Amino acid sequence: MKRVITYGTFDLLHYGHINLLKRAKYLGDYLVVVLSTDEFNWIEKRKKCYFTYEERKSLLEAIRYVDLVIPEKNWEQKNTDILEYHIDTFVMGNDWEGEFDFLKNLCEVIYLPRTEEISTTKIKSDLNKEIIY
Ligand code: C2G
Repeated sequence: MKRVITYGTFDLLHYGHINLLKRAKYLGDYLVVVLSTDEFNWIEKRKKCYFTYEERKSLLEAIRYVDLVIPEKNWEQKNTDILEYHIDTFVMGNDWEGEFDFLKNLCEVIYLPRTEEISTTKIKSDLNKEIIY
């Protein structure tokens, strides 16, 4: 069984996230998603999520490509996650290209093309625009 891992916030879940999760799953047989906690998002990424960690977790667990969701509490846990969950492949969108190459001594590292036209930030800004009927 080939085990894949990926990390993220996945707020306001959209088809760009789904495209990533789908391709990540198809790289193996079992996909672990390490989901940023509300504290980690705010302290380390200055991201204030619309959905809480538990809400984002339940959304991810409903996706057919996702086998397990665990919390991302800090930047440093990747090494131990990979060892603890016997991961073969680490996957991230290519906005992170090169950032996690240090993991190559533990597992395969793959960066996949992002779905360019969509993002949580774009959704928020589009919704904030004055809608004139
Ligand atoms: N993604 C994508 N296409 C988009 C938006 C996101 O492929 N249009 C991918 C990102 O590249 C990432 C994953 O979906 O691999 C999750 O995106 P975010 O929730 O924005 O994750 P991020 O805040 O970058 O957190 O330790 C790593 C961090 O937790 C990554």
